Amino acid sequence: MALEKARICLVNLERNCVLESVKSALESGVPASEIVLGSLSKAMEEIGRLYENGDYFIAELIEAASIFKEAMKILEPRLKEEASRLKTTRRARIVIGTVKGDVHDIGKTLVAIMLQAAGHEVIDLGVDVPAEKFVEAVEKYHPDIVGMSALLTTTARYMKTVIDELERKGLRRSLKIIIGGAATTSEFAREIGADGWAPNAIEAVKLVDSLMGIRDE
Ligand code: B1M
Repeated sequence: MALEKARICLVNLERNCVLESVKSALESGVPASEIVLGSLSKAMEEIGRLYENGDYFIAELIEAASIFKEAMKILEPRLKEEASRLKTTRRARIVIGTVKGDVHDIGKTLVAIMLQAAGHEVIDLGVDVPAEKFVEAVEKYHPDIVGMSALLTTTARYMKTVIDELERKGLRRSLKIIIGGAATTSEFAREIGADGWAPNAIEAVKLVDSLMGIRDE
């Protein structure tokens, strides 16, 4: 009930209603991950459709993102608790960022939070990250994994540029590359030579664990 209410309120950009519904869903024992993935993320998809149809404009997208981020402040401690149960025996070091030309950061940050809570070390390069910055980070931190996020069809192609650049510098072989974001698919991941793709933050944690050879018991 509270889940559905949170979704509808976010679509209607009713901030207080979203925050209250999120609190009440948590109080009634709904997992934070279900609130984020099952309710708030669905609302964002609907908001995207409203934008596409010309019913919402950029101002509404900005407001929706701001409400989502405020809700995340309430949800983050519980999300971390939940993700810490996805136990990790082999800690990965992961460099993550939203690729050049793209400023969408909500999904990427959510993935980073969950990975960290699951016990991995995350270096978050932020948004609008050019290939050179990924290369620099790989040279500096020697991560096990590089994660890229893209929400725009136009910026998703840039992931290939990053992979090519890492290859050109001789850094690709020691690395696993994972990608995600609304503009990507598992086929696309294969096509550009990434090692894995995840549809959401929980699957991203599982993907990292499987790439690191960790099994869930
Ligand atoms: Co923009 N936007 N936006 N936007 N925006 C989309 C993505 C869009 C699909 C809306 C639409 O038209 N239906 C559309 C892209 C169309 C396309 O290219 N196919 C779009 C557009 C067009 C644009 C602009 C170009 C609009 C304009 O200016 N004319 C512009 C681009 C700016 C830029 O980046 N250069 C723009 C701007 C913005 C805002 C800044 C206003 C705002 C973002 C604010 C912010 O992030 N701080 C915004 C928003 C909010 C959206 C929608 C509505 C919501 C995105 C979101 O936060 N979702 C979005 C609609 C949609 O996605 N359907 C849309 C919630 C979030 C939890 O989900 O990010 O998908 P998501 O992350 C998920 C998974 O994808 C996955 O796990 C996450 C958590 O479960 N995942 C990974 C993500 N990264 C991963 C990485 C991994 C693994 C999994 O491994 C490394």
